[in-house]
Amino acid sequence: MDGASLSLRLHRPSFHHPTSDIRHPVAIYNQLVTSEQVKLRAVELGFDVCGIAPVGAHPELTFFREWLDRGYAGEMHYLQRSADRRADVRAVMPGARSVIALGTIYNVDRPYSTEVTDNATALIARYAWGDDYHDVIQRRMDALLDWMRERAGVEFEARAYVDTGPVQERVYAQYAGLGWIGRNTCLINPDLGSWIFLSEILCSLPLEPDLPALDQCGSCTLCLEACPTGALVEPHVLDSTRCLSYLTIELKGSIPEAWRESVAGHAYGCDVCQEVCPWNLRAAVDTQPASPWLPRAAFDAPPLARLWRMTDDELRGALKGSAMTRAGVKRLRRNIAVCAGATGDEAALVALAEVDEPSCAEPLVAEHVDWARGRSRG
Ligand code: B12
Ligand code: SF4
Ligand code: SF4
Repeated sequence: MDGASLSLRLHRPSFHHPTSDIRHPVAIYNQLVTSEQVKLRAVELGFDVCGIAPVGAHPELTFFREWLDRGYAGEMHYLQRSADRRADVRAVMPGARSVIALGTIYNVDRPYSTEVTDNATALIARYAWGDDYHDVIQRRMDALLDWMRERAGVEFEARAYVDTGPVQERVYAQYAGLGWIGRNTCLINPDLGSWIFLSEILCSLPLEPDLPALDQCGSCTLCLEACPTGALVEPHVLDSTRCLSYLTIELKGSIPEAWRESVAGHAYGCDVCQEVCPWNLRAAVDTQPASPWLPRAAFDAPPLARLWRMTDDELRGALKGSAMTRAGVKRLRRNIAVCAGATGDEAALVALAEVDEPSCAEPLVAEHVDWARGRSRG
């Protein structure tokens, strides 16, 4: 299917408003744990935004299969394996009646990568700087669930996920009113911006749902224009195989040569399509002095050369308990080598030649180092 017909089928105006057909009559909503109370408690536990989505055949859920068929998932085979469950939360939990969607701001007061002007800095995606969000947010959701169970008056079934379950989190967040899915495919909250982790509790309690958020991208196309690799192949459609986030985090093997130059200084993930978004010009910031999202010292705008010169043990120590364990030391070195070659940063290229840690001898790393050094000679 070509891009034009795909967009046509999924054109936003065709989405029906769920209020009339999915909401339950008020009388059957749980009275001991109401939606309002859940939202208040969520905020007390550290969530920044909470809404309730109805379960249902939301039209956006159907796009997932087409996205897979187009090959846009690349080597993320787990997405293929769980496609049936991702089509509807009732395939994950047949008794699900409500989805409690939760948003957590992870933005902290540091410049955007688009504001960094020197080549020598390793650009690391904002979400990965601090503690692993899976752990932090799972604890908060467990606390919310404990509280709900104490009050509910009846036993109920629930499952809590933070990027850990076969759930299309952005779709449910949109239907819970947390924000709209922007053309960059990110969930954007009109007051907070898009630096928000999503998580959700599927639950068998009938809770009064919220209204879905409205699209406010207007005529803007800044994200599509700014993407360094053209990965946003059309509005709302991201081809992972071109996305720097995929290439530097999810891809286990060699980074295809065609994309290495575009990696530039992006040593881990990419934030460009969110940084250029007007809704993030004044995005909300987590200002707590002990915010879990503040960068660890090793990842606070480090020069590429300094990162490369860390020993394997030091790197492992810095990665421990952060979301960056996903790529590990080997893939992080692979990425830094590509950054050195792509940016031509002298200090980083010298470091590539001098450091002799065990991970540098791994074939995957060595191949990228050779490429970088070859480029600098050529
Ligand atoms: C696989 C994955 C990736 C892949 C693919 C991303 C993608 N856009 O598909 C890669 C590795 C590239 C990636 C990158 C990132 N990710 Co990611 N990722 C996921 C994951 C696990 C699944 C997403 C998925 O199902 N993709 C498949 C596509 C089809 O779904 P979708 O992106 O949600 O797209 C929906 C809409 O775009 C809509 N749609 C599609 N076409 C059209 C057309 C029209 C006309 C309309 C109206 C709608 C529409 O329907 C789709 C749903 O079916 C989710 C967690 C989860 N379980 O949901 C996190 C998640 C989406 N990622 C997240 C983050 C933080 C990131 C990064 C910012 C990390 C980084 N800095 O490097 C980047 C952002 C890149 C980007 N622009 O999306 C957050 C996003 C939070 C937010 N505010 O949106 C999530 C929700 C994790 C979390 N729990 O917080 N990610
Ligand atoms: S994360 Fe970067 S590479 Fe991926 S779509 Fe956004 S701008 Fe493009
Ligand atoms: S940059 Fe513009 S088009 Fe892209 S998500 Fe933001 S508002 Fe929407």
